[in-house]
Amino acid sequence: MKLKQKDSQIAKLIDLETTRQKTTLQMIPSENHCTPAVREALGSILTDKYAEGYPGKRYYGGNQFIDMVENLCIERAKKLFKVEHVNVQPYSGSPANMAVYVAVCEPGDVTMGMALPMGGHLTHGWKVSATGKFFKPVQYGVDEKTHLINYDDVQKMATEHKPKLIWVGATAYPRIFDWKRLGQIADSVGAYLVADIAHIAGLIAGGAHPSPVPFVHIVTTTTHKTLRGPRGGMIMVTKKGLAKDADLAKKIDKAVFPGLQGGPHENAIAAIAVCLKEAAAPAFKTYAKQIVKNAKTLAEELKRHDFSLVSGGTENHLLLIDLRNKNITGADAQNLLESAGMSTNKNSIPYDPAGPFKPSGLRLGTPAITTRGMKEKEMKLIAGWINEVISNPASAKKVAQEVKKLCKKFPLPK
Ligand code: DSN
Repeated sequence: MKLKQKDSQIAKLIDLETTRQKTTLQMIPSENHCTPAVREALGSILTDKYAEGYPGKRYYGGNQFIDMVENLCIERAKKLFKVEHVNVQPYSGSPANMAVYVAVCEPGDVTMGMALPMGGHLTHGWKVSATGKFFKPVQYGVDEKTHLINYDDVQKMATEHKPKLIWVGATAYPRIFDWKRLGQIADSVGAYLVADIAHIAGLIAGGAHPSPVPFVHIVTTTTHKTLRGPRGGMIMVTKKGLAKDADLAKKIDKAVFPGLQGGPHENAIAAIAVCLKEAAAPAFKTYAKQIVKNAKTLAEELKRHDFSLVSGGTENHLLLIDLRNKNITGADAQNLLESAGMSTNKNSIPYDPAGPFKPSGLRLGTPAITTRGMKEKEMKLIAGWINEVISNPASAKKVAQEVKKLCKKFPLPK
């Protein structure tokens, strides 16, 4: 029986969300529109199967086809990211990162990561996260003037605290990482180095951001951001990782199952396999490069309208606007733009004087609007609308109509 007949309330809500996504611009940089092929795999009968364990070593029978699905997913990820070992079972990014701690740290070990208000992630040791409670994190940030990571400071901190594990990766850092330098820093203190590429996995797969793989021991990622798959996570072990610790792959697998998780979501794993196939196609390279071109155009246009950007611009898929010269908070800007059909999110800026509840920043990005086929011309329009709405809130309704017209010309992926 179809959902509409079985549960009209949920069917209606899904319809409403579909219309919202179709008729407005999704510019939260961690969001994207996956293809119907990915959704078909995600909504498949694979959701009904228990498969605790790994291919060939399951705790349940009947896994002959599930094993093939999971192996295919692993092989595609290994080939795309050029790594030695991949675990595709983490339910998402935070569980993937937690598994890394379980694999290589003991409770109370010193770890190092970028602080959340500086652009890092909760699981890189922020105090309210379990990773900040069970381990002893020291946190680096960005330079107060340039908003760039100061690698000399990172080296100093590593030398002083000798962390067991160093995290690199961010949710609000618009710049390219110097993986080589970071690799040298980690090696100088004998730390495991993890690149959390959740935000930039699609850019790396498409050649639009340098790959950390030659310089780090472990790579974690989500699969639903720039990579454009279903919600999920992966942990990869590199050649350098196995050279440092021959048991690293085994430790990671044991940490995911049975350390932290039970049955893997094989429907999600099948959908990840589909997205990895899509990401290996030549068209994905064009897509990844266009994400960055669009972000750069949006940045330049916003600057022309006197918006101030953290770090002065972008080299990836996201922009962080410092709204202080516009006399509006991040929360109010987010709500105002939403009423004009543009979905963005409030965010702290580095050294934010306003605190985390009413931050001074607004984070936006181009992965989803690029998926719809929008290019530089549309970025100019969007920057103009952002400026119009922030300078004159009364224009929001009119702009929402223009946004709707633009969205009609750029449908969601078929
Ligand atoms: N921090 C979320 C984001 O970037 O939106 C992902 O965990």
